[in-house]
Amino acid sequence: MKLSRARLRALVLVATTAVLALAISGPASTAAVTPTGKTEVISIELTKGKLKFVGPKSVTAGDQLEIVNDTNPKQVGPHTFSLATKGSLPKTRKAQQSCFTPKKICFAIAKWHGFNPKTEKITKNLVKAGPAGWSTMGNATGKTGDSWFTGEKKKGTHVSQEVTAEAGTVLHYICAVHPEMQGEVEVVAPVAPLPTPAP
Ligand SMILES: [Cu+2]
Repeated sequence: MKLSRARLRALVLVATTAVLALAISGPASTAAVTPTGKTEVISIELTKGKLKFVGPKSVTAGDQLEIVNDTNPKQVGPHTFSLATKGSLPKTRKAQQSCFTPKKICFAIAKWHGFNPKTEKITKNLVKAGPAGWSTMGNATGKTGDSWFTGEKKKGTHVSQEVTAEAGTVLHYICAVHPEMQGEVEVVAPVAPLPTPAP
């Protein structure tokens, strides 16, 4: 079965009202990394007619990573910020156009969000996979990744979680609604604190 982009938008619109309350949750307390107290932001922007993620090249393990939707969903539709393995990302225009078919990553992401083809609803705005926090890249063949659906009512929705992926990991991400929107961020190790000088 083919799932068109327009159809996905329609069904998520139905689901959004019901699940919006689930979107925001507190920071995880079980993370294995030490919080840095710093917040980094990846924003979703519309610039010169192009939708894109704008974010840092790297973040430190233990940073808060906040995703902000700076676009108007009524103009450009909703987005997802979905961690997915590099190999699962559609590179060519053609691959991007068929991303919403079974066994492809956009379709898989819809399923992570609880998409049910029969009811045409999703049940989760924030999908938490693996360890708490931004940690886990999913793929198109059964592995769920961390993912956030922006909702489609208003501009400015956001979510923040700690980066818990191991230092050295490059986190790849994609928007399942606009598969040409892709990006990556490297997770780096925290700088060791300087030893306290002896008196
Ligand atoms: Cu998008």
